[in-house]
Amino acid sequence: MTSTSGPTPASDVPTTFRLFIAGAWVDGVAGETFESLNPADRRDVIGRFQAGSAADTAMAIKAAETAFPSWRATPAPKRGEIMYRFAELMGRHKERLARAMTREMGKVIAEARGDVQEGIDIAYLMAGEGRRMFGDTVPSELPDKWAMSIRQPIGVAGIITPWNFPMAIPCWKMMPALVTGNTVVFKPSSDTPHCATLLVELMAEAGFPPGTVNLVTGSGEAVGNTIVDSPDVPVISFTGSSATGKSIAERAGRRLKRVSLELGGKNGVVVLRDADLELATDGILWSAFGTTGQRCTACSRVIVERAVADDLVKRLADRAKTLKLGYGLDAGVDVGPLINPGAVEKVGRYVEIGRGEGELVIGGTAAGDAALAHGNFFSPTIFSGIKPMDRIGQEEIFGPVLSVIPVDDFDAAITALNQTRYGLSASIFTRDVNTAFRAMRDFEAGIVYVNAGTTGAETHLPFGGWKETGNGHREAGHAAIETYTEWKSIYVDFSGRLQRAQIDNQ
Ligand code: UN1
Repeated sequence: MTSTSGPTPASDVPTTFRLFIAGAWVDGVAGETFESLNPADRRDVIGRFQAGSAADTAMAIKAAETAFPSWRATPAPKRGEIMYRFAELMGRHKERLARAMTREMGKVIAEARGDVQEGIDIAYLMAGEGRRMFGDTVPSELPDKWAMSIRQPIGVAGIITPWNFPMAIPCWKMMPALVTGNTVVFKPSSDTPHCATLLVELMAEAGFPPGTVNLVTGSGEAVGNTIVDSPDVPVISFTGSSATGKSIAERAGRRLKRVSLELGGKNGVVVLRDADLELATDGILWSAFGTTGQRCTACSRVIVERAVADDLVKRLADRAKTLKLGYGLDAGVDVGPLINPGAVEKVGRYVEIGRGEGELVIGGTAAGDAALAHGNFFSPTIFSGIKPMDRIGQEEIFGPVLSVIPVDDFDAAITALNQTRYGLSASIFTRDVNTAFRAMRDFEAGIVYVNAGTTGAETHLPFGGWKETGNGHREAGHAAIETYTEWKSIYVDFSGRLQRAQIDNQ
Protein backbone atom coordinates (compact mmCIF):
# COMPACT_ATOMS: atom_id res chain seq x y z
CA MET A 1 0.00 0.00 0.00
CA THR A 2 1.13 3.54 -0.59
CA SER A 3 1.80 5.89 2.29
CA THR A 4 -1.10 7.94 3.60
CA SER A 5 1.00 10.28 5.66
CA GLY A 6 1.91 12.80 2.98
CA PRO A 7 2.94 13.19 -0.60
CA THR A 8 4.86 10.18 -1.88
CA PRO A 9 7.95 10.92 -3.96
CA ALA A 10 7.12 10.81 -7.65
CA SER A 11 9.51 7.90 -8.17
CA ASP A 12 7.39 5.54 -6.07
CA VAL A 13 5.54 3.02 -8.18
CA PRO A 14 1.87 3.51 -7.32
CA THR A 15 -0.23 0.58 -6.20
CA THR A 16 -2.85 -0.69 -8.63
CA PHE A 17 -6.25 -1.18 -7.02
CA ARG A 18 -9.02 -3.43 -8.25
CA LEU A 19 -12.75 -3.72 -8.66
CA PHE A 20 -14.77 -5.61 -6.06
CA ILE A 21 -17.26 -7.97 -7.68
CA ALA A 22 -19.04 -10.93 -6.07
CA GLY A 23 -16.78 -10.77 -3.03
CA ALA A 24 -13.47 -10.82 -4.96
CA TRP A 25 -10.97 -8.10 -5.91
CA VAL A 26 -10.56 -8.35 -9.68
CA ASP A 27 -8.97 -6.50 -12.58
CA GLY A 28 -11.24 -4.89 -15.15
CA VAL A 29 -11.67 -6.98 -18.29
CA ALA A 30 -10.14 -4.31 -20.52
CA GLY A 31 -7.08 -3.97 -18.29
CA GLU A 32 -7.17 -0.17 -18.49
CA THR A 33 -6.41 2.02 -15.50
CA PHE A 34 -6.46 5.66 -14.47
CA GLU A 35 -4.58 7.55 -11.78
CA SER A 36 -5.82 9.37 -8.74
CA LEU A 37 -3.69 12.39 -7.81
CA ASN A 38 -3.31 14.40 -4.64
CA PRO A 39 -4.99 17.76 -5.40
CA ALA A 40 -2.57 19.55 -3.06
CA ASP A 41 0.41 18.18 -5.01
CA ARG A 42 -0.36 16.57 -8.34
CA ARG A 43 3.05 14.87 -8.40
CA ASP A 44 1.79 12.60 -5.65
CA VAL A 45 0.07 9.65 -7.36
CA ILE A 46 -2.20 7.90 -4.89
CA GLY A 47 -2.71 4.85 -7.04
CA ARG A 48 -3.92 3.38 -10.27
CA PHE A 49 -7.52 2.30 -10.47
CA GLN A 50 -9.39 0.12 -12.92
CA ALA A 51 -11.17 2.03 -15.67
CA GLY A 52 -14.19 -0.26 -15.39
CA SER A 53 -16.08 -1.01 -18.59
CA ALA A 54 -19.69 -1.75 -19.42
CA ALA A 55 -18.79 -5.46 -19.23
CA ASP A 56 -17.35 -5.08 -15.71
CA THR A 57 -20.43 -3.17 -14.66
CA ALA A 58 -22.70 -5.85 -16.07
CA MET A 59 -20.82 -8.46 -14.02
CA ALA A 60 -21.23 -6.37 -10.90
CA ILE A 61 -24.95 -6.01 -11.56
CA LYS A 62 -25.23 -9.77 -12.08
CA ALA A 63 -23.37 -10.39 -8.81
CA ALA A 64 -25.71 -8.03 -6.96
CA GLU A 65 -28.75 -9.70 -8.50
CA THR A 66 -27.46 -13.13 -7.53
CA ALA A 67 -26.85 -12.04 -3.94
CA PHE A 68 -30.25 -10.37 -3.61
CA PRO A 69 -32.55 -13.32 -2.72
CA SER A 70 -30.55 -14.49 0.29
CA TRP A 71 -29.75 -10.95 1.48
CA ARG A 72 -33.42 -10.05 1.22
CA ALA A 73 -34.25 -13.17 3.26
CA THR A 74 -31.68 -12.33 5.96
CA PRO A 75 -33.55 -10.84 8.94
CA ALA A 76 -33.16 -7.06 8.96
CA PRO A 77 -31.73 -7.04 12.52
CA LYS A 78 -29.00 -9.41 11.30
CA ARG A 79 -28.26 -7.10 8.38
CA GLY A 80 -28.08 -4.33 10.95
CA GLU A 81 -25.54 -6.28 13.02
CA ILE A 82 -23.15 -6.44 10.07
CA MET A 83 -23.63 -2.71 9.62
CA TYR A 84 -22.91 -2.17 13.29
CA ARG A 85 -19.62 -4.05 12.86
CA PHE A 86 -18.82 -1.86 9.86
CA ALA A 87 -19.44 1.27 11.96
CA GLU A 88 -17.11 -0.09 14.65
CA LEU A 89 -14.42 -0.81 12.05
CA MET A 90 -14.74 2.67 10.59
CA GLY A 91 -14.32 4.08 14.07
CA ARG A 92 -11.21 1.99 14.66
CA HIS A 93 -9.72 3.09 11.33
CA LYS A 94 -10.97 6.67 11.49
CA GLU A 95 -7.57 8.35 11.47
CA ARG A 96 -6.23 6.23 8.62
CA LEU A 97 -9.37 6.84 6.55
CA ALA A 98 -9.32 10.57 7.25
CA ARG A 99 -5.68 10.96 6.26
CA ALA A 100 -6.25 9.04 3.05
CA MET A 101 -9.20 11.31 2.32
CA THR A 102 -7.23 14.52 2.81
CA ARG A 103 -4.55 13.17 0.54
CA GLU A 104 -6.99 12.19 -2.19
CA MET A 105 -9.51 15.04 -2.21
CA GLY A 106 -7.88 17.84 -0.26
CA LYS A 107 -10.21 18.76 2.60
CA VAL A 108 -8.29 19.61 5.77
CA ILE A 109 -7.79 16.77 8.21
CA ALA A 110 -10.31 17.99 10.81
CA GLU A 111 -12.98 18.03 8.12
CA ALA A 112 -11.89 14.66 6.77
CA ARG A 113 -12.36 13.22 10.24
CA GLY A 114 -15.83 14.78 10.22
CA ASP A 115 -16.59 13.12 6.87
CA VAL A 116 -15.60 9.70 8.25
CA GLN A 117 -17.62 10.42 11.40
CA GLU A 118 -20.68 11.19 9.29
CA GLY A 119 -20.27 7.76 7.68
CA ILE A 120 -20.01 6.15 11.11
CA ASP A 121 -23.09 8.03 12.33
CA ILE A 122 -25.26 6.88 9.45
CA ALA A 123 -23.99 3.31 9.78
CA TYR A 124 -25.05 3.21 13.45
CA LEU A 125 -28.35 4.90 12.67
CA MET A 126 -29.14 2.43 9.89
CA ALA A 127 -27.91 -0.54 11.93
CA GLY A 128 -30.64 0.41 14.41
CA GLU A 129 -33.10 0.80 11.54
CA GLY A 130 -32.77 -2.97 11.10
CA ARG A 131 -34.83 -3.28 14.28
CA ARG A 132 -37.34 -0.57 13.34
CA MET A 133 -38.17 -0.10 9.68
CA PHE A 134 -41.66 0.72 10.83
CA GLY A 135 -44.77 0.06 8.86
CA ASP A 136 -48.33 0.83 9.96
CA THR A 137 -50.77 -1.46 11.70
CA VAL A 138 -54.22 0.09 11.51
CA PRO A 139 -57.73 -1.03 12.46
CA SER A 140 -59.66 -2.57 9.61
CA GLU A 141 -63.05 -1.17 8.75
CA LEU A 142 -64.42 -4.73 8.93
CA PRO A 143 -64.61 -7.11 11.90
CA ASP A 144 -62.15 -9.98 12.28
CA LYS A 145 -59.74 -8.48 9.84
CA TRP A 146 -56.23 -7.03 10.21
CA ALA A 147 -54.65 -4.34 8.10
CA MET A 148 -50.95 -3.52 8.08
CA SER A 149 -48.14 -2.36 5.85
CA ILE A 150 -44.54 -3.51 5.58
CA ARG A 151 -41.49 -2.29 3.70
CA GLN A 152 -39.66 -4.55 1.30
CA PRO A 153 -36.42 -4.10 -0.63
CA ILE A 154 -36.52 -3.19 -4.31
CA GLY A 155 -33.53 -5.10 -5.69
CA VAL A 156 -30.16 -3.89 -6.95
CA ALA A 157 -29.41 -0.28 -6.03
CA GLY A 158 -27.08 1.77 -8.24
CA ILE A 159 -25.09 4.14 -6.04
CA ILE A 160 -23.31 6.96 -7.89
CA THR A 161 -21.39 9.29 -5.62
CA PRO A 162 -19.33 12.50 -5.72
CA TRP A 163 -15.84 13.26 -4.48
CA ASN A 164 -16.63 16.04 -2.00
CA PHE A 165 -17.84 13.71 0.76
CA PRO A 166 -16.13 10.57 -0.47
CA MET A 167 -16.97 8.46 2.57
CA ALA A 168 -20.03 10.09 4.15
CA ILE A 169 -22.14 10.20 1.00
CA PRO A 170 -21.52 6.59 -0.09
CA CYS A 171 -22.46 5.57 3.46
CA TRP A 172 -25.59 7.75 3.40
CA LYS A 173 -26.68 5.81 0.35
CA MET A 174 -25.35 2.29 0.88
CA MET A 175 -26.37 1.89 4.53
CA PRO A 176 -30.11 2.47 4.04
CA ALA A 177 -30.02 0.47 0.79
CA LEU A 178 -28.38 -2.50 2.48
CA VAL A 179 -30.22 -2.54 5.79
CA THR A 180 -33.53 -2.66 3.96
CA GLY A 181 -32.31 -5.71 2.01
CA ASN A 182 -31.19 -4.31 -1.33
CA THR A 183 -27.82 -5.15 -2.84
CA VAL A 184 -25.51 -2.52 -4.23
CA VAL A 185 -23.41 -1.58 -7.24
CA PHE A 186 -21.26 1.36 -6.16
CA LYS A 187 -19.66 3.72 -8.70
CA PRO A 188 -17.60 6.40 -6.97
CA SER A 189 -16.31 9.62 -8.49
CA SER A 190 -13.13 9.13 -10.52
CA ASP A 191 -11.53 11.81 -8.33
CA THR A 192 -11.82 9.64 -5.19
CA PRO A 193 -11.52 5.94 -6.08
CA HIS A 194 -9.09 5.29 -3.22
CA CYS A 195 -11.54 6.48 -0.56
CA ALA A 196 -14.18 4.22 -2.10
CA THR A 197 -11.81 1.26 -2.12
CA LEU A 198 -10.92 1.74 1.55
CA LEU A 199 -14.61 1.85 2.47
CA VAL A 200 -15.44 -1.29 0.57
CA GLU A 201 -12.46 -3.12 2.10
CA LEU A 202 -13.94 -2.43 5.52
CA MET A 203 -17.42 -3.44 4.37
CA ALA A 204 -16.03 -6.79 3.24
CA GLU A 205 -14.22 -7.19 6.56
CA ALA A 206 -17.43 -6.37 8.45
CA GLY A 207 -19.07 -9.39 6.83
CA PHE A 208 -21.39 -8.12 4.12
CA PRO A 209 -21.82 -11.34 2.08
CA PRO A 210 -20.24 -11.63 -1.40
CA GLY A 211 -22.25 -9.80 -4.05
CA THR A 212 -24.16 -7.57 -1.63
CA VAL A 213 -21.68 -4.74 -2.23
CA ASN A 214 -19.86 -4.38 -5.55
CA LEU A 215 -17.45 -1.60 -6.43
CA VAL A 216 -16.84 -0.51 -10.02
CA THR A 217 -14.50 2.41 -10.56
CA GLY A 218 -14.45 4.10 -13.96
CA SER A 219 -16.12 6.76 -16.05
CA GLY A 220 -19.67 7.99 -15.99
CA GLU A 221 -20.10 6.96 -19.63
CA ALA A 222 -18.93 3.37 -19.22
CA VAL A 223 -19.96 2.55 -15.66
CA GLY A 224 -22.57 5.15 -14.69
CA ASN A 225 -24.62 4.87 -17.86
CA THR A 226 -24.56 1.07 -17.76
CA ILE A 227 -25.98 1.19 -14.23
CA VAL A 228 -28.59 3.80 -15.14
CA ASP A 229 -29.71 1.99 -18.32
CA SER A 230 -29.71 -1.54 -16.91
CA PRO A 231 -33.17 -3.09 -16.57
CA ASP A 232 -31.76 -5.00 -13.59
CA VAL A 233 -31.04 -1.94 -11.44
CA PRO A 234 -34.45 -0.66 -10.34
CA VAL A 235 -33.26 2.07 -7.97
CA ILE A 236 -30.58 4.71 -8.47
CA SER A 237 -29.21 7.22 -6.00
CA PHE A 238 -27.03 10.02 -7.32
CA THR A 239 -25.36 13.07 -5.79
CA GLY A 240 -23.64 15.51 -8.11
CA SER A 241 -24.28 18.21 -10.66
CA SER A 242 -27.76 19.23 -11.77
CA ALA A 243 -26.83 18.58 -15.42
CA THR A 244 -25.83 14.95 -14.74
CA GLY A 245 -28.79 14.52 -12.41
CA LYS A 246 -31.24 15.62 -15.10
CA SER A 247 -29.69 13.26 -17.62
CA ILE A 248 -29.89 10.36 -15.13
CA ALA A 249 -33.52 11.19 -14.38
CA GLU A 250 -34.38 11.20 -18.08
CA ARG A 251 -32.63 7.93 -18.87
CA ALA A 252 -33.92 6.18 -15.76
CA GLY A 253 -37.39 7.65 -16.30
CA ARG A 254 -37.72 5.70 -19.52
CA ARG A 255 -37.66 2.56 -17.40
CA LEU A 256 -39.74 4.06 -14.56
CA LYS A 257 -36.93 3.53 -12.12
CA ARG A 258 -36.87 4.96 -8.65
CA VAL A 259 -34.30 7.77 -8.69
CA SER A 260 -33.08 9.82 -5.76
CA LEU A 261 -31.16 12.94 -6.75
CA GLU A 262 -29.19 15.35 -4.59
CA LEU A 263 -27.94 18.14 -6.85
CA GLY A 264 -26.85 21.75 -6.82
CA GLY A 265 -27.24 24.50 -4.28
CA LYS A 266 -26.87 28.26 -3.99
CA ASN A 267 -27.25 28.47 -0.27
CA GLY A 268 -27.81 31.82 1.35
CA VAL A 269 -27.24 33.29 4.79
CA VAL A 270 -29.47 36.20 5.79
CA VAL A 271 -27.92 38.65 8.24
CA LEU A 272 -30.28 41.18 9.84
CA ARG A 273 -29.29 44.42 11.54
CA ASP A 274 -29.96 42.99 15.02
CA ALA A 275 -27.66 39.98 14.45
CA ASP A 276 -24.58 39.15 16.47
CA LEU A 277 -22.19 40.10 13.66
CA GLU A 278 -19.21 38.31 15.17
CA LEU A 279 -21.17 35.06 15.32
CA ALA A 280 -22.49 35.64 11.79
CA THR A 281 -18.92 36.16 10.57
CA ASP A 282 -17.84 32.87 12.14
CA GLY A 283 -20.80 31.00 10.65
CA ILE A 284 -20.41 32.49 7.17
CA LEU A 285 -16.66 31.86 6.93
CA TRP A 286 -17.05 28.28 8.08
CA SER A 287 -19.78 27.52 5.59
CA ALA A 288 -18.30 29.53 2.68
CA PHE A 289 -14.68 28.42 2.87
CA GLY A 290 -14.85 25.12 4.75
CA THR A 291 -14.13 22.26 2.30
CA THR A 292 -12.92 25.13 0.07
CA GLY A 293 -16.54 25.90 -0.73
CA GLN A 294 -17.01 22.47 -2.27
CA ARG A 295 -20.08 21.39 -0.33
CA CYS A 296 -23.57 21.17 -1.74
CA THR A 297 -24.49 23.03 1.44
CA ALA A 298 -21.74 25.67 1.17
CA CYS A 299 -22.79 29.27 1.66
CA SER A 300 -22.17 31.27 -1.50
CA ARG A 301 -24.56 34.17 -0.89
CA VAL A 302 -24.85 36.48 2.07
CA ILE A 303 -27.98 38.59 2.02
CA VAL A 304 -27.47 41.40 4.46
CA GLU A 305 -29.52 44.37 5.62
CA ARG A 306 -27.87 47.45 4.16
CA ALA A 307 -27.51 49.08 7.58
CA VAL A 308 -24.86 46.53 8.60
CA ALA A 309 -23.51 45.52 5.18
CA ASP A 310 -20.23 47.47 5.30
CA ASP A 311 -19.50 46.35 8.83
CA LEU A 312 -20.11 42.70 7.92
CA VAL A 313 -18.06 42.83 4.70
CA LYS A 314 -15.12 44.31 6.63
CA ARG A 315 -15.28 41.63 9.30
CA LEU A 316 -15.50 38.88 6.66
CA ALA A 317 -12.58 40.25 4.67
CA ASP A 318 -10.37 40.79 7.74
CA ARG A 319 -10.92 37.24 8.85
CA ALA A 320 -10.74 35.65 5.38
CA LYS A 321 -7.28 37.23 4.97
CA THR A 322 -6.00 35.19 7.88
CA LEU A 323 -7.11 31.82 6.47
CA LYS A 324 -4.10 29.69 5.62
CA LEU A 325 -4.15 27.77 2.35
CA GLY A 326 -2.18 24.55 2.07
CA TYR A 327 -1.98 20.79 2.30
CA GLY A 328 -4.72 19.65 4.63
CA LEU A 329 -2.42 17.34 6.60
CA ASP A 330 -0.10 20.20 7.56
CA ALA A 331 -0.69 21.87 10.89
CA GLY A 332 -2.40 25.25 10.85
CA VAL A 333 -3.93 24.91 7.38
CA ASP A 334 -7.52 26.21 7.16
CA VAL A 335 -8.32 25.81 3.47
CA GLY A 336 -7.24 22.97 1.19
CA PRO A 337 -7.08 22.81 -2.60
CA LEU A 338 -9.89 22.49 -5.13
CA ILE A 339 -10.44 19.01 -6.47
CA ASN A 340 -8.77 19.33 -9.89
CA PRO A 341 -7.38 21.85 -12.39
CA GLY A 342 -10.77 22.04 -14.13
CA ALA A 343 -12.28 23.33 -10.89
CA VAL A 344 -9.59 26.03 -10.65
CA GLU A 345 -10.43 27.14 -14.19
CA LYS A 346 -14.16 27.19 -13.49
CA VAL A 347 -13.74 29.27 -10.33
CA GLY A 348 -11.44 31.63 -12.24
CA ARG A 349 -14.12 32.09 -14.91
CA TYR A 350 -16.70 32.99 -12.27
CA VAL A 351 -14.33 35.49 -10.68
CA GLU A 352 -14.08 37.23 -14.06
CA ILE A 353 -17.87 37.31 -14.28
CA GLY A 354 -18.02 38.65 -10.72
CA ARG A 355 -15.62 41.49 -11.52
CA GLY A 356 -18.19 42.78 -13.98
CA GLU A 357 -21.03 42.49 -11.47
CA GLY A 358 -19.75 43.78 -8.11
CA GLU A 359 -16.65 44.73 -6.19
CA LEU A 360 -13.89 42.20 -5.55
CA VAL A 361 -13.05 42.65 -1.87
CA ILE A 362 -10.50 39.92 -1.36
CA GLY A 363 -8.97 36.94 -3.20
CA GLY A 364 -9.81 36.24 -6.80
CA THR A 365 -6.65 34.44 -7.81
CA ALA A 366 -5.35 30.95 -8.12
CA ALA A 367 -2.83 30.88 -5.29
CA GLY A 368 0.58 31.98 -6.55
CA ASP A 369 2.73 30.82 -3.64
CA ALA A 370 5.60 28.62 -4.93
CA ALA A 371 4.95 26.01 -2.23
CA LEU A 372 1.44 25.55 -3.62
CA ALA A 373 2.42 25.57 -7.28
CA HIS A 374 1.74 21.86 -7.81
CA GLY A 375 -1.71 21.96 -6.24
CA ASN A 376 -5.16 23.18 -7.31
CA PHE A 377 -5.32 26.13 -4.95
CA PHE A 378 -7.59 29.15 -5.15
CA SER A 379 -7.70 31.90 -2.57
CA PRO A 380 -10.87 32.62 -0.56
CA THR A 381 -12.74 35.26 -2.55
CA ILE A 382 -15.42 37.75 -1.53
CA PHE A 383 -17.47 40.04 -3.75
CA SER A 384 -19.63 42.83 -2.35
CA GLY A 385 -22.40 44.87 -3.92
CA ILE A 386 -23.87 41.90 -5.81
CA LYS A 387 -27.52 42.03 -6.92
CA PRO A 388 -29.77 39.00 -6.34
CA MET A 389 -30.06 38.09 -10.03
CA ASP A 390 -26.36 38.58 -10.91
CA ARG A 391 -24.76 35.44 -12.29
CA ILE A 392 -22.37 34.90 -9.40
CA GLY A 393 -25.37 35.31 -7.11
CA GLN A 394 -27.31 32.65 -9.04
CA GLU A 395 -25.04 29.93 -10.42
CA GLU A 396 -23.39 27.19 -8.44
CA ILE A 397 -19.62 27.78 -8.43
CA PHE A 398 -18.53 25.01 -6.05
CA GLY A 399 -15.48 26.88 -4.86
CA PRO A 400 -14.38 29.50 -2.33
CA VAL A 401 -16.37 32.42 -3.76
CA LEU A 402 -18.80 34.38 -1.61
CA SER A 403 -21.18 37.05 -2.88
CA VAL A 404 -22.53 39.68 -0.51
CA ILE A 405 -25.94 40.99 -1.55
CA PRO A 406 -27.20 44.09 0.34
CA VAL A 407 -30.98 44.52 0.71
CA ASP A 408 -33.25 47.10 2.37
CA ASP A 409 -35.10 45.00 4.91
CA PHE A 410 -36.18 41.54 6.03
CA ASP A 411 -38.94 41.21 3.40
CA ALA A 412 -36.45 41.97 0.64
CA ALA A 413 -34.07 39.46 2.22
CA ILE A 414 -36.66 36.68 2.07
CA THR A 415 -37.43 37.52 -1.56
CA ALA A 416 -33.74 37.47 -2.49
CA LEU A 417 -33.07 34.29 -0.55
CA ASN A 418 -35.85 32.49 -2.42
CA GLN A 419 -34.92 33.95 -5.83
CA THR A 420 -32.92 30.93 -6.94
CA ARG A 421 -33.66 27.72 -8.77
CA TYR A 422 -32.07 25.76 -5.93
CA GLY A 423 -33.25 25.12 -2.37
CA LEU A 424 -30.89 23.05 -0.26
CA SER A 425 -29.92 24.95 2.89
CA ALA A 426 -30.49 28.49 4.15
CA SER A 427 -29.79 30.33 7.34
CA ILE A 428 -30.62 33.48 9.26
CA PHE A 429 -28.74 35.42 11.90
CA THR A 430 -31.08 37.44 14.11
CA ARG A 431 -31.83 37.85 17.80
CA ASP A 432 -35.56 38.36 17.20
CA VAL A 433 -37.51 35.18 17.76
CA ASN A 434 -40.47 36.38 15.66
CA THR A 435 -38.22 37.04 12.68
CA ALA A 436 -36.51 33.69 13.13
CA PHE A 437 -39.85 31.89 13.00
CA ARG A 438 -40.90 33.77 9.88
CA ALA A 439 -37.67 32.68 8.23
CA MET A 440 -38.22 29.08 9.34
CA ARG A 441 -41.65 29.22 7.76
CA ASP A 442 -40.88 31.15 4.57
CA PHE A 443 -37.41 30.09 3.41
CA GLU A 444 -37.72 27.78 0.40
CA ALA A 445 -35.11 25.23 1.42
CA GLY A 446 -34.89 21.66 2.65
CA ILE A 447 -32.67 22.63 5.59
CA VAL A 448 -32.90 25.86 7.61
CA TYR A 449 -30.49 27.06 10.28
CA VAL A 450 -31.04 29.80 12.83
CA ASN A 451 -27.88 31.53 14.08
CA ALA A 452 -25.57 29.04 12.34
CA GLY A 453 -24.12 28.75 8.84
CA THR A 454 -25.55 26.61 6.03
CA THR A 455 -23.45 23.49 6.60
CA GLY A 456 -23.40 20.83 9.26
CA ALA A 457 -26.51 18.73 8.75
CA GLU A 458 -26.72 15.78 11.15
CA THR A 459 -27.49 12.30 9.87
CA HIS A 460 -30.73 11.62 11.71
CA LEU A 461 -32.87 14.28 10.02
CA PRO A 462 -33.81 14.27 6.33
CA PHE A 463 -31.16 15.77 4.04
CA GLY A 464 -32.05 17.22 0.66
CA GLY A 465 -33.46 20.23 -1.08
CA TRP A 466 -36.40 21.88 -2.78
CA LYS A 467 -36.70 22.93 -6.40
CA GLU A 468 -33.80 21.97 -8.70
CA THR A 469 -31.69 20.72 -5.82
CA GLY A 470 -33.38 17.37 -6.16
CA ASN A 471 -36.45 15.43 -7.11
CA GLY A 472 -38.19 15.27 -3.76
CA HIS A 473 -36.34 12.34 -2.22
CA ARG A 474 -34.37 12.70 0.98
CA GLU A 475 -31.23 11.09 2.29
CA ALA A 476 -30.41 10.39 5.93
CA GLY A 477 -32.90 10.07 8.77
CA HIS A 478 -35.85 7.72 8.52
CA ALA A 479 -36.62 9.42 5.22
CA ALA A 480 -33.72 7.60 3.55
CA ILE A 481 -35.58 4.33 3.97
CA GLU A 482 -38.26 5.56 1.56
CA THR A 483 -35.89 5.58 -1.39
CA TYR A 484 -34.92 1.96 -1.00
CA THR A 485 -38.20 0.25 -0.11
CA GLU A 486 -41.46 -0.68 -1.70
CA TRP A 487 -44.56 -0.59 0.45
CA LYS A 488 -46.73 -3.65 0.72
CA SER A 489 -50.16 -3.31 2.34
CA ILE A 490 -51.48 -6.58 3.73
CA TYR A 491 -55.03 -7.49 4.74
CA VAL A 492 -55.72 -10.66 6.74
CA ASP A 493 -59.33 -11.72 7.07
CA PHE A 494 -59.95 -14.24 9.85
CA SER A 495 -63.74 -14.03 9.87
CA GLY A 496 -64.11 -17.16 7.78
CA ARG A 497 -66.51 -15.47 5.38
CA LEU A 498 -66.26 -13.15 2.41
CA GLN A 499 -66.26 -9.55 3.68
CA ARG A 500 -66.46 -6.88 1.03
CA ALA A 501 -64.65 -3.62 1.82
CA GLN A 502 -66.66 -0.46 1.12
CA ILE A 503 -69.79 -2.63 0.68
CA ASP A 504 -70.38 -4.61 3.88
CA ASN A 505 -69.38 -1.84 6.27
CA GLN A 506 -72.14 0.61 5.37
C1 UN1 B 1 -22.76 17.68 0.58
O1 UN1 B 1 -22.07 18.67 0.44
O2 UN1 B 1 -23.20 17.07 -0.40
O3 UN1 B 1 -24.41 19.53 5.98
C2 UN1 B 1 -23.06 17.06 1.89
C3 UN1 B 1 -23.26 19.36 5.58
C4 UN1 B 1 -22.67 17.97 5.59
C5 UN1 B 1 -23.06 17.23 4.36
C6 UN1 B 1 -22.81 17.95 3.07
N1 UN1 B 1 -23.13 17.29 6.75
O4 UN1 B 1 -22.57 20.28 5.18
